[in-house]
Amino acid sequence: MTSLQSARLVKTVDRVYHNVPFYRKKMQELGLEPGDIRGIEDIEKLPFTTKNDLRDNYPFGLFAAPQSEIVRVHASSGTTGKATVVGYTRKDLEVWSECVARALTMAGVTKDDVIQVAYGYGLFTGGLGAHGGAEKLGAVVVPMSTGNTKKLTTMMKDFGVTAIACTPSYLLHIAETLEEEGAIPDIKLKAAICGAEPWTENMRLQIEKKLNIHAHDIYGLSEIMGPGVACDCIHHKGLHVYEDYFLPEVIDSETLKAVKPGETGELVFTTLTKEGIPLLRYRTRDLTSIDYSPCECGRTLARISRFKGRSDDMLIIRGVNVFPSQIEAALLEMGETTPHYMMIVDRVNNLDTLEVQVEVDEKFFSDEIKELENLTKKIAHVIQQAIGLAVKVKLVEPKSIERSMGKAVHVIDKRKLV
Ligand code: DLL
Repeated sequence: MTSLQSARLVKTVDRVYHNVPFYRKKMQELGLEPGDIRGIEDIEKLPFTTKNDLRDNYPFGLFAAPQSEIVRVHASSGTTGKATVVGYTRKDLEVWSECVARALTMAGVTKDDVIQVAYGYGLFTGGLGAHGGAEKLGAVVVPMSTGNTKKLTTMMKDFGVTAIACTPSYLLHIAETLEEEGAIPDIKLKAAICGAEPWTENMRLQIEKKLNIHAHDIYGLSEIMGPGVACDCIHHKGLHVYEDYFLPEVIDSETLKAVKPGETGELVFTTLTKEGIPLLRYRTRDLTSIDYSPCECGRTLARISRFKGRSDDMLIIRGVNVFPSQIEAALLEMGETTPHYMMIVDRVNNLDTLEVQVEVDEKFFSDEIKELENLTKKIAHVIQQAIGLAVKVKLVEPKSIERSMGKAVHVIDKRKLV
């Protein structure tokens, strides 16, 4: 494995140095030439990459392949207005499908299964990513996307669906709908691969019990590829990282030095074969620990522990990545509001809800009720445009949102991960 990773790392460094001005400049600033990187033992010499670097080079500035070789783009939220855009060559898509197919195999899915993909299809990597892997495996793919639970449960029964890929909170919602319909005895579901948001071992067990299935944890992020960077096997003792494609490091977010195996730190990835947008030492902000010991399942791939949170303020609401700063930027752009706002995130019937309370000038409260309603609608629209999620907006009087003495608090997250 190490020699394969080293050979691939050398190639990747060469590729980005010669094709991506951003990396060439960064390496030159560090006095590095591609020849200085001879293997993974040299990884710490290389510069880090952050989400902001992708944003600053929006949209295609970090691409390492000519546009004629890019066959797909996906995008996720940036820290402010601009999205983070990633591009895939045909080979990148093949590798992606291969990784997701491996993850599905870990969950016991085979070509004889019927799988509903109920992640969102579109710019989000969940839908098309899971879809590609399931097709590669040869299973029958039902591309549901999200949104119509009734149709999903009907098809689950009628098509004899045996596997599902969706967020864990959505699967709990589906389970409850099936319970209400009294349909649990009629379904043939046996496996689920869930990810895209944090969940606990308890929630996994609850899903397994409710539906009498095996539920697996799949991890990924669009910058590195999408779903299928890591997945847990039947022993559920951490997620196996596909180390032949992605080189993991776990670092201390302050010192930026590697922590010891088993210690919690920030997960960092270097892509080893990507052509469209290869990234060196991408700081995921996801907090985890790594275990290099072989697993009971026989796989020797390193395992990362279930995620312990993030080192930034990104929230995941209904699978969508949301930064408070996006809302702030949208409000400031509007002009009629102050940047004093509070996001209240909750989970009702296993579906996330978001209310944004916004302070507005006193005069709006003395104006006609119509004015207030119009402003509420306008703010809801502007925020929805900015974050891609429908929100409930509540206008509040000046100074009613508590001011903080230290770091401003913009989020109250009432979701309890069971
Ligand atoms: O969420 C890709 C994905 C789709 C993964 C479907 C799994 C299933 P992004 O939208 O770029 O990509 O969001 C990536 O989501 O940095 C984590 O913070 C979080 N995340 C993803 N999977 C998990 C998981 C997709 N299994 C961000 N557990 C990541 C906890 C997860 N957090």
